[in-house]
Amino acid sequence: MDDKFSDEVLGRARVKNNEKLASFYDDLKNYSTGALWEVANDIEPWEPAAPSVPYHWSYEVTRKHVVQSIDLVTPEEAARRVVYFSNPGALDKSACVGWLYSGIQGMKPGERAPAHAHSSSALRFIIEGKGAYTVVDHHKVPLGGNDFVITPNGVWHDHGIAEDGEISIWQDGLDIPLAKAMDASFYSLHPEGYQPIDFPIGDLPTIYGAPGLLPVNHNWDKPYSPMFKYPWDKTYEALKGLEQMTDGCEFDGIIMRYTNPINGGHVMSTMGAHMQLLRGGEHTKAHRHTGSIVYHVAKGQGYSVIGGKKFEWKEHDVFVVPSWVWHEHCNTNSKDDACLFSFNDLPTIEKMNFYREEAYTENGGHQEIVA
Ligand code: GTQ
Repeated sequence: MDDKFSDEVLGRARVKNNEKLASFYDDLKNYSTGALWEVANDIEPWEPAAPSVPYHWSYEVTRKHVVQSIDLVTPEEAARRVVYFSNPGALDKSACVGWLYSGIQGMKPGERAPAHAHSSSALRFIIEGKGAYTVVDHHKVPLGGNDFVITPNGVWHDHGIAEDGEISIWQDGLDIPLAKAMDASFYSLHPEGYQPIDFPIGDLPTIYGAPGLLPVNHNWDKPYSPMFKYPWDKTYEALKGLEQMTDGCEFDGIIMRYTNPINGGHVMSTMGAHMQLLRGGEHTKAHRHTGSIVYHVAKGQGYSVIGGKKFEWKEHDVFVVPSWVWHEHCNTNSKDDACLFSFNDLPTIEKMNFYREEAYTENGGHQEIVA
């Protein structure tokens, strides 16, 4: 082990066990207590030691399973037909990484999932299909490829596909493991089964989504963005514009954060999201930070080196970076850009004052690939 992290120093627990101590520990157990020095180094590591591991899921494989599930269960039976990502290091939490959940949901034309609300915040990144919509707080939101949609916590939501639509597939992201870990999880079903739609389609992006403009006397006072949908065409256009004007960030290329237009903050209280563009052939430098990240390849192909391991990716694959793990990205196509959508728990990390970031300085900023 790195000397820097040796526990054989004054200030760390280094009690050697003996018979007397062993019987003392046994006695403590009888009273539901324990000796701190027995667990101290484990519960207060020198630095974050995420149980989640870096991982990559191929869309080709997951898509096949989602399509299979369409014939196996109905939304009436399953409530939501989802194949979720189960990180091998966090199997007990149904987590994709850290305290974040994610899965791929599929629906066929004419299906509807019953309206519900829960303590967890949810977001969606749309992959494929036609005629899909979600209803969020009585606003109907049509879904298109690579659109980013939010369902903040406590808000009614249901999804469906028009009768004349096509099988539609999207990625869900929720902070379910976090809400559960905090013992703060509530779940309700809508009394009418499905929500009545009370607003014209597209009202919120029209009211709040004009560039640099907000209506005078608007009365949005909720702790989340009024932009329930961030459409792909506008997002890509913004990245292409920024690409003309800057060199971008050495760790993330041309990267933009989805924001609440009212205050420039994150889109929801517990989860945030970014879209980044890697220019043809771009290979970013490695860094690490606290907070867990789930990536979805919106466009292109390449690889990421995460904790020294190389993960190749292509369109609609998902991969994850656990907290405090080195990561760098490479677009392997020299002729076209690649775009990575990602969501994270950074709003939570920031509110807790847990954010830390570090650049990888050895080897020209690139990790050695060990596997
Ligand atoms: O749409 O609210 O994939 O509650 C898992 C749990 C989606 C949702 C999931 C959920 C949702």
